[in-house]
Amino acid sequence: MTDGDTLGAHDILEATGMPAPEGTSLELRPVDGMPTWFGRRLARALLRMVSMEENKPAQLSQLVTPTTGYFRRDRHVHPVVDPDTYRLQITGVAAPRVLTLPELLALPRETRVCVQECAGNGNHLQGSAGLCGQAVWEGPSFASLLELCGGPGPATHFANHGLDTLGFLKRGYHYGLSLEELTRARAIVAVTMNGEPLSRRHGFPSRLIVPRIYSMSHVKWLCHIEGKTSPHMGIHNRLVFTNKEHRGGKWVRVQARWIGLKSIVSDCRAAQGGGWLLLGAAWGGERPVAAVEVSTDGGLSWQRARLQPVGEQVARDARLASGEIDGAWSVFQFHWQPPGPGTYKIGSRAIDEDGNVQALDNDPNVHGHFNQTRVKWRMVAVPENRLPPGA
Ligand SMILES: Nc1nc2c(c(=O)[nH]1)N[C@H]1C(S)=C(S)[C@@H](COP(=O)(O)O)O[C@H]1N2
Ligand SMILES: [Mo]
Repeated sequence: MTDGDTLGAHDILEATGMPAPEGTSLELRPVDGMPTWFGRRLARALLRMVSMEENKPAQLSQLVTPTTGYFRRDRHVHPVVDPDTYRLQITGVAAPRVLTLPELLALPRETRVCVQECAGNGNHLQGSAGLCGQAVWEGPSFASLLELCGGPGPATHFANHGLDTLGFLKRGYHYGLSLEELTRARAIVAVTMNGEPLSRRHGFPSRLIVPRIYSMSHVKWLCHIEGKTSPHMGIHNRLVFTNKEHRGGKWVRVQARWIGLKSIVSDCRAAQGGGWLLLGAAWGGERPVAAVEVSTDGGLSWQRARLQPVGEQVARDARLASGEIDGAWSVFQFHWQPPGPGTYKIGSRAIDEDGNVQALDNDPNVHGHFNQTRVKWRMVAVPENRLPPGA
C-alpha cells in the first residue's frame, strides 16, 4: 500500500480504534505458571532479565496492539544499526543483490495485520500467555524481493539472519523456513510497525513478518536472506524451538511452525448496568475462527461469546485485500452475570469453521514447551454482587 489512493497503517489504526472499555477491572490470575503472587512477580522480573516482556493483558482484547507495551522476546543484545552503513544481502538466488536502506525503503510495500506470537507462549513459566500481540506491518513482500533477484534460482529454503550477536560467539540470530512456507504465509520484510519506522527493540530497520507462523521466524535487524538448497539446520531450527512428537511408535523432534487454534480471556471489566464483561481474542489454526465459547465454571458449561472478526472489519474499513489480514485475531466479549461473590475459574475455547474445538488438555503425543494450544484457565475473585438494581 504505497500509492496515494489506498489507505495506510494510520487509516487502519483509526478504522479499528475500538475504544478500550472503561471501568473497574478484576485481576485474572493464571492457573498455570507460578502459583503465588510473589512467584509471579519474581518470574516476571527474572524473565525480563533474559529479555522477555509480556503484553499487558488488557491489550490482548483490542483490535490492534499499541507499539508501547507490545511484547518482546530476544535472545541477544539489541544491536544499534547505523542506517548509513546498513545493508540487506540476498544470496543463493538467481541474481544475488545487496540493498542499502534507501533502496529497501523505496520498494513497493504491502500491508499485513496479523498475530505475532512467541512459540513458547503459554508454557509452564508463561502461564500468563502474554507473549503475543497484533500490529499493522508494512514492507516489500518476500516474493517481490525474490523477483528483484531474478527469482529464487536454486534456492528451496532460506536462512534469515539478524544483526544481534551473542557476545564472543559473534554469530547473529538466524532462523530458516522453506520457500514454500514463506510463500504460503505471504511473508514480508517489514520496515514499519503501526505506521512508524521499526523501533530498535522491534528490529530497526527491517524484520521478517511471517503471518500464521510462530514469531521465532520473524527475524529482527534482518541483514541477510540466505537462499539454500536444503533446510537450514541452525541451532534455533534444530534444537531450541522444537517439541517431541510420538509418531509411528517413535518420539521425533519437530520444529515449531504454524500457530495452533487458540483463544484467551484477557480482561474482566465492570459492565454498564451490572455484571462483568469478559474480553479476549481468538486466533490461529488452519481455518478461520468461527466462534468462541466461554466457561465460568471450570469447564462444566460453555456459552457463546460475541465475536468480532478483526479481519473482516479491517478489510472493510481500510479496504485491504483478504491476503493482507490472514492470521489476524478476532476479539470477543461475553456478558457475565455471576450468581454471587466468590472465586470463579474462567476460560475460553475457539472453534473453527470446520468445527475443530480448542482442546482442554495438551496432546499426550506431544512433549515440549511450544505451540501450547490448550484452554488457558484464569481464576477471578468477584468481590460483590453486581446485579442490576431490582434484579
Ligand atoms: N534477530 C533476532 N530476531 C528475533 C529474535 C532474536 O532474538 N533475534 N527473537 C525471536 C523471537 S523468539 C520472538 S518471539 C520474536 C519477538 O518479537 P518482538 O520482540 O518484536 O516482540 O522475535 C524473533 N526474532
Ligand atoms: Mo519466541
